[in-house]
Amino acid sequence: MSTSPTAETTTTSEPAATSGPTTADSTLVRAARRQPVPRAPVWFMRQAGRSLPEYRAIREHVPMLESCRTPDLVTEITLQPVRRHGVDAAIFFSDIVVPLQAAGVDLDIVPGTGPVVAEPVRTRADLDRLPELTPEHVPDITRSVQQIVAELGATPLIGFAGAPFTLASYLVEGGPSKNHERTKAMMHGDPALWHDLCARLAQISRTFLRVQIEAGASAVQLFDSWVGHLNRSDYLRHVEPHSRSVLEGVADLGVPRIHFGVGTGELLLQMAQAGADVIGVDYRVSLTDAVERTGGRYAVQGNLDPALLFAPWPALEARVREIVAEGRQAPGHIFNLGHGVLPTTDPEVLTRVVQLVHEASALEA
Ligand code: 1CP
Repeated sequence: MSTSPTAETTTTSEPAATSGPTTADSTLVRAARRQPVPRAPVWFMRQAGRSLPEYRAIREHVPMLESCRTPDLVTEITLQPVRRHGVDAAIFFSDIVVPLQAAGVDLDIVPGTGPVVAEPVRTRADLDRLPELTPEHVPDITRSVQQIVAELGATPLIGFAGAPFTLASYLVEGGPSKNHERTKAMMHGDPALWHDLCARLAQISRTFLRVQIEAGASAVQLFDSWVGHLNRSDYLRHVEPHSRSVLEGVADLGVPRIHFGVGTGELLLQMAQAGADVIGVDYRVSLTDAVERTGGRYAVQGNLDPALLFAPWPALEARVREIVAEGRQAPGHIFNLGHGVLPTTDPEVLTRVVQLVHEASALEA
């Protein structure tokens, strides 16, 4: 397993009878901190969701945003994949647009489409109507996180938020977008407005992450899902300072920070340097290349192609073993997919992958 020369071995000072293992001892938190682990931690982006029949049942009559704001539903849905698959972390059930809605933006999550914004943000006057987020807007998020961590015990909960670029894309385009044309038009056509919009979104994401960490989340992931549509120079000039302000804005709380985007092979070093402890890697770049591109200084997370979960088991098994082997060369490795679980995935295959990752990555006796 990972044996970083700088890694320290921690010992519990309290007697085991009174203090059992905590999330700080979990393989997820240890791998993120580049400390040695007995086996690689594994979780899946979108592990809670439509691939699970128990999720489809609970969501049948409840709209997405309502389910995200109802603590008992959030708790149940967050725990479902942990119970079923035996993953090493829960991811908070919510959405990147929840803090925008909580702050007062009129939006909905439309089944089969995704987030749709009633009045897109395209002018200075539109931005002036975009409020800041305060913890008082989201008491339900605090309650949900507190309930979940009480249930999880020593299993860590990962909190998350959308990064400014990806959030801006939904707000400016008004919904999901293939080419992000209006977003890029604002970035290049009115850089002052763009920067002010991203600064406001950074405030919202920072607050949303702080609320989750203060309520008990043991790690956080910043999703910049669509930032791979930018080249490096535009990323550094127009986006990185804002993502940095989110990641550095939670540094004092001391939990590991994971930074992830899709198609970001050309941006991995810059995204890691923006204030991450762990760099998320999609399936287009090998973990070996990701380690090299980030100078061997960051833990890596990834990177099984979600489509391979539909391949015959021997092909899938071979690929999982390759990724585990590449991960051993990294200063820390969290096994995950290269992007979210596809809705038609057979959940039994996911459970089998968890078992295989644990077996293949276990320290030899
Ligand atoms: O009908 C349904 O069940 C709603 C589908 C759904 C779900 C389950 C949406 C709508 N959001 C979610 C939950 C969600 N969203 C989670 C929860 C937990 C988990 O991972 O298990 C998370 C982390 C997100 C984050 C999210 N929302 C991202 C970043 C992650 C990624 O996939 O890149 C993005 C881009 C969104 C926007 C969004 N919300 C929903 C959809 C379908 C989309 C994507 C729309 C698009 O293609 O632009």
